Amino acid sequence: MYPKWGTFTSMGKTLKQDARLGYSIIMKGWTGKLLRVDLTKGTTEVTDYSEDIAKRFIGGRGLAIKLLWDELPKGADPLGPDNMLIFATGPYTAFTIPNSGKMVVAAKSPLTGGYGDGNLGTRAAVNMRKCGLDAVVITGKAEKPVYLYVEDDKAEIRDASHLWGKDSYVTEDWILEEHGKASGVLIIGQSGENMCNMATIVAQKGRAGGRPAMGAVMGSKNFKAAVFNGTKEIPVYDPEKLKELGKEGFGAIPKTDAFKFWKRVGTMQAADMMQVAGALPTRNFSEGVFEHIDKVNGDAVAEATVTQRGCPNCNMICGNTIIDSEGVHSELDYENVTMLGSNIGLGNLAQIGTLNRICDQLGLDTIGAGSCIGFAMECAEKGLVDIDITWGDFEGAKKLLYEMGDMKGHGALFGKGTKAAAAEIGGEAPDFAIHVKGLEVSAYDCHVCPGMALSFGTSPIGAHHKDAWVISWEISSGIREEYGPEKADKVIEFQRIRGGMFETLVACRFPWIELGYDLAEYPKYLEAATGVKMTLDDMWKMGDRVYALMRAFWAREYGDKWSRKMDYPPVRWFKHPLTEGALAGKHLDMESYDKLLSSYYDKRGWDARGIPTKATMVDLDLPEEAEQFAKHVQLK
Ligand code: PTT
Ligand code: SF4
Repeated sequence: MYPKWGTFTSMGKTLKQDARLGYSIIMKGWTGKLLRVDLTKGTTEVTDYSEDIAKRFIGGRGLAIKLLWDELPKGADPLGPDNMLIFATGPYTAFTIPNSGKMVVAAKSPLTGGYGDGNLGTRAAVNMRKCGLDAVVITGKAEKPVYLYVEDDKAEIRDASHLWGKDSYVTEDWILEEHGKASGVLIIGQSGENMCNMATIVAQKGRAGGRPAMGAVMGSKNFKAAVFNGTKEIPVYDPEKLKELGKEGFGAIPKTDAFKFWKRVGTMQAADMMQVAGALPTRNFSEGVFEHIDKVNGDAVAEATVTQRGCPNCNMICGNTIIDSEGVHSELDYENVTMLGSNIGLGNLAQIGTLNRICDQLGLDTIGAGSCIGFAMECAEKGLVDIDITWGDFEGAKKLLYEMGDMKGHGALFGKGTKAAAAEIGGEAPDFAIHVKGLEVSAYDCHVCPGMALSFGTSPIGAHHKDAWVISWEISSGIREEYGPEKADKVIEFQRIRGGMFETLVACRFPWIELGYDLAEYPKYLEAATGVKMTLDDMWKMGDRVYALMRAFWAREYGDKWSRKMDYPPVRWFKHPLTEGALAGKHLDMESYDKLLSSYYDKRGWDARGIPTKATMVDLDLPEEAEQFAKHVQLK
């Protein structure tokens, strides 16, 4: 029990606040503290978590999956009060270390029914840690709209009725006015409030995270925003070393060969790369080349850029911001431009900027929303749904975005996501719904990329590129069209680095993947911050542990409905060959993909269903978790 330091009243309810006992666990780097917020009871409480959990799962998604595994009742309704919404940082978040201003948002996903998370850069990550917290866990459901205000040792649940119905920009403006410009925020727009399955969590008018409908989970709890203001010192194992490493890191980044190019085009460099490779999603992933590429590529964005924005603790900021067709700033990345551009047949950058900015305001994930619009356009073309929208139709797309935000009109159908919408529409619609496990595929067409298709297939949250972006390696490998086991090796290698190490340390991966920054620096940061020494091999094993538990979570939640088919990429890539460009006539082969998937399972120590075996879990230091798992699923 923690001594209470006071009570106060909000919305007619007496809410409790908690005192911190200082850092009671003998840990450095990690504070060892979780803030638990129960919105039904209106209480906040700070609890410890164990050193064992910190060392086995590090932070970010590792901590999130461990908490969900231990505490979420099996079969919990993702939009019900039991679901746990988790904001989790890493053991050196907020320290002066390059690209350490990010956080993971996680919960059971209403879009996929499995584990869901996202990673976004926000001052909330830095300030949360400076409040002495590694993570915040929100359960329950408030009677009326609320927001969470945390300032150092104080945590308050406050009335947000006046913010409900407001977009994320208006909400952020009000919060910064009320709580100061340095406040860190996590906000939902109207789409989260209306529990749209495309709803994400937004910060700083251009950072967004939590594609598997993490915004809808927040909305289901009547939870509009979280605000953090922190000034506390975080205990460090070796402050001098950490300072030295930070200085070296920040100094090295601008000296890398790719820095200038990165600063000019950022993630948009992928547009030309994908066009040349015939892998640029075009018209709902029916083609891999776009006739208007010159208007929507890296050069086009660089020329239109008026300013750059980015995450805290970063000296390679990459958010290229343009003035959109309605005269407002809009921050563009490759995924946004492609999914709201070529994927819907739109070649006007300023209009794409408008659609992107509307997504940020409504809190809609641009990838999911772009995929739903492309899907709707194809449904209209095929006469499957009576909706007035055509390829490249800016006004039609804009209208559909607002409808998805409100979950009204056609938005009520398409805002559920392509998988659910296709099931309702029926006929051939499921054949061109572009998702894996319900999560829409990000902007890489895989008609001729079996390795990247495997990456999407086995991503732990559904089709996202963040865990294993092997496409660049694959198209330049000389074995692009092959299905050999080296593709499974590469996917696992990247999943360990990106999905394992970066998502648990919660550091931006761009210094490494874009500038060639040495991976070996990251365990050094961990050691200076925490005193815990890990080799890169230890990191990979930790990543495999987190992967096994995320997989076990999916299998536990799905029960009898789980099968290896959950790891199959979209039907379209097998059934509908490309018709344009050098790759016309090509498509994936089902039998070969299935063999590649088996090879992936073997290498991971998972059975033919794609479920970790008991021996694998024990080997990964998950013996208790294996026992618990065996109560729900028959383990091999
Ligand atoms: C991420 C996904 C991406 S990935 C993009 S653009 W990308 C889209 N961005 C959106 C946006 O913006 N607004 C919006 N309303 N929806 C959006 N949906 C899409 O969301 C982002 C950068 C980028 S830009 C990428 S790749 C890297 N992602 C990282 C990651 O996942 N992990 C990690 N350790 N480091 C990363 N660094 C890079 O961060 P999701 P951000 Mg995002 C306007 O969260 O759910 O994973 O979806 O966080 O702060 O915006 O930075 O070409
Ligand atoms: Fe954020 Fe870009 Fe910097 Fe990564 S490189 S921390 S995404 S601004």
